Amino acid sequence: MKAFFAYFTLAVGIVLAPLAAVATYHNNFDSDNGGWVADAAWQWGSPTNPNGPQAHSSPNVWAVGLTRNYDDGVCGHLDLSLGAEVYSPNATLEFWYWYQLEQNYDGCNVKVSVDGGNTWGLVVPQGGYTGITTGAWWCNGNHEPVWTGITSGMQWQYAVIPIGGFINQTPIFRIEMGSDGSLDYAGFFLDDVSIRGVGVELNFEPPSLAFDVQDVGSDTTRSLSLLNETRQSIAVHSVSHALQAFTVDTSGLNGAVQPHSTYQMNLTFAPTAIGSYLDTLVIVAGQPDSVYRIPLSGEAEILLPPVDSLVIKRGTGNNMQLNWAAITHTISGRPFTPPYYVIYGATTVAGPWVPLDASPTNSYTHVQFVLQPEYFYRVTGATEEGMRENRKSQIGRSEPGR
Ligand SMILES: [Ca+2]
Ligand SMILES: [Ca+2]
Repeated sequence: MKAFFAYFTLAVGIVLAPLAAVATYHNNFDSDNGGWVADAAWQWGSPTNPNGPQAHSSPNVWAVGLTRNYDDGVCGHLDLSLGAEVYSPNATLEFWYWYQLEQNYDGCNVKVSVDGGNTWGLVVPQGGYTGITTGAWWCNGNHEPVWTGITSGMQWQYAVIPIGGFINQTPIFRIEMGSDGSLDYAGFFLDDVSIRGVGVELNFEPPSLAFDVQDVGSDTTRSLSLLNETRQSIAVHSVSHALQAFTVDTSGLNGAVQPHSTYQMNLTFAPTAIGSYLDTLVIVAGQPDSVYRIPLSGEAEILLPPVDSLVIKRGTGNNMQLNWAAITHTISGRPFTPPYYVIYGATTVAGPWVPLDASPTNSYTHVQFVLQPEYFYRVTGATEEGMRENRKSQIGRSEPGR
């Protein structure tokens, strides 16, 4: 009989949550009107028009036709000025909309002004509008592309309007709804507006950080880039997280990320115990404040010394009795003993190794063992019963007693 040796290791899978895209502007109109400025045709509130829809997000929307069908001869303007520049060529204005408008005679479209509201230019959603006013477009006499008729399936639809062409300019957004002199319907309803790529906002690369150390007591450092693609300085008000296993170095940041620049922040993972660590780096930055959440995950493995002094004896009946010395390992000055050992068996040293059982003590009885010319056992430390296959075992050799 010979002893055999095994190393112990732990690996834990990590599931990363993706970082949600941060919209510079997002408003569901439920607690406030989102800062939009309207004339009398547009109203903010809970829709009660029996011909109209429920809110996309309850309770409130902006609408022409909030409580009853719209008026004839309307030219309604709903404007939003963020006072912020477009910084991204991929900037978009996005929103949910629902409409029921007289086909070709009443319509609604979106315009942008970059000269403070003196002149307005049409912007077009991906997929285009649904028609062109055949009568005189009520608001300015032009024939313009508009949403007209009835929204597809009478369902809320999502508009994505590229506005990257206004880069480095400060747009005012306008949603313009017009009707001619006769025939009116439910109207145009707007909810859940997002504007991306406008204003000042940080982006992060990578959007999450995963760390891995091969032995407790060692550490590893990775860097996180804070990207400011705008022409304005972005103030960083606070950087925080919860777990002591992670540390953040913000030296050189000096409270802001400069225009068109990148700041590299170093994060270190130095765990004091095996296991998986999940944390969130919370960064409050910008004006107005935005809260950014960067998922952090760490995986701490440990390499234990070998199991040794494995003794295999024939017990009563056909039982085989295994005993071995308990593993004790020092982690950051403290002893660590695995709570379980996993016992594997194989008929050849090359395997396949079959997990026989787990034992909370440093002994095991293999019951009803059928005598074979040769049989191999392997014992590894584990943190829980039924642990996954040991990746770093040294495979020794043993023979059954007789
Ligand atoms: Ca809403
Ligand atoms: Ca009409």
